Amino acid sequence: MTLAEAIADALHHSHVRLTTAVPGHGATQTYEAWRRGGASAPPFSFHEEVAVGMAHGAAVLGHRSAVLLKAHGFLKAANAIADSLAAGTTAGLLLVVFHDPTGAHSDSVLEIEGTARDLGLPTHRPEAADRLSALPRAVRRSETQGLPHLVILSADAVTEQAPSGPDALSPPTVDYERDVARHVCCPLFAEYQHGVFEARLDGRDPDTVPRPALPQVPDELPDAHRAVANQYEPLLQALSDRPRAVTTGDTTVGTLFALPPVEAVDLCTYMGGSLPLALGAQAVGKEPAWAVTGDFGFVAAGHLGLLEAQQRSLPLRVLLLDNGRAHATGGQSVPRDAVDTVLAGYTDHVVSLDDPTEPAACREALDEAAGRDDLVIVRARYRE
Ligand SMILES: Cc1ncc(C[n+]2csc(CCOP(=O)(O)OP(=O)(O)O)c2C)c(N)n1
Repeated sequence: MTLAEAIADALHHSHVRLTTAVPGHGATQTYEAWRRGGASAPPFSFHEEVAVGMAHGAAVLGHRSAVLLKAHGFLKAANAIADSLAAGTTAGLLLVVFHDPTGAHSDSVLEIEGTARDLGLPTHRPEAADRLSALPRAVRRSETQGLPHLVILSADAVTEQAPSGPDALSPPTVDYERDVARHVCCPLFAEYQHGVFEARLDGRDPDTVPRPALPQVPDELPDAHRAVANQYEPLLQALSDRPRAVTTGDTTVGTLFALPPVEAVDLCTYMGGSLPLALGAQAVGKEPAWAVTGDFGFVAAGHLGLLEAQQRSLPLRVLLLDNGRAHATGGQSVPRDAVDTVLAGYTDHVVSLDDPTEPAACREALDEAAGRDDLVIVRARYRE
């Protein structure tokens, strides 16, 4: 067998449930081998930020996951990777970068080991003889440490002959527990999450890091956010009242409804990350999954997840808080045209919520969305 096939085998034998990949020398051959070894043939992703966000979503929820990518893609996904370090993982999360030292298959020669190490990402660069055993070792270590691990392999080596994969790893025994101070990346928890990250890196018990207080939403939010949060409350309360496997948030004031007493949101990482996180959950069977995003974050990057939902036929439920502003950063304008343009490819999937401050209207729109079996975007219109 080829090394690509042996890596795919090693992932399967390590109980990796979700593997995502963007085409690139090394990643392509390995993902194709992974797909041949599985029951379904999931597509390649278009963007590494989505590929990493999905794998992280599945891993936080307790399912081992892996991402196959090239060095340039690692940089594209750097925000998602940094926030996977901040939020940590429950089950093993493995990034495999296929390095192309001469640039023969790349736009440029790029070395990312230093960048990865500077991020604090635990990094392995095994010798040829140790390439296969390094993978399950990194998965196991990722799981015990609660952090993603990176393995850098030579892209050219994937076509070499290799022995069959190493011994099987036992299945994960870890369980996801909702913990918003750990899993919701936002200014309120950034310092705490960094303390947890440092503890995990140093081998200290992260439970000894003093926990921050959880303010009540919306009453105890800072003045700058309270007025916006008051507007969002009926909709987020209606969402919280629904059964869910998981709800992911974005860099929106709406994500603060992760806090008590509403507790509508469970996970949040980078800007645009709510859709990929929820898709990762769905890819490992966690339904229903909702993604809550502001309009700026959605136009900036979140909409990349719509393509992924379409090509995987996943019935993602998106709650788009369309207020015409980037409130979290001071209220910069988000033109209606920008949102319309992004949604133009998905008009059959949009449910319009014209009165999102009315609880009954919110419940009705969410009922309609929950009743569909395909991608649906509830567009909550807060604009004047
Ligand atoms: C990559 C990146 N660029 C910029 C930011 C800064 N940022 C944080 S929130 C935000 C805007 C969010 O606006 P929106 O999604 O409309 O949500 P709202 O605050 O209006 O609820 C921006 C630009 C960021 N977090 N990440």
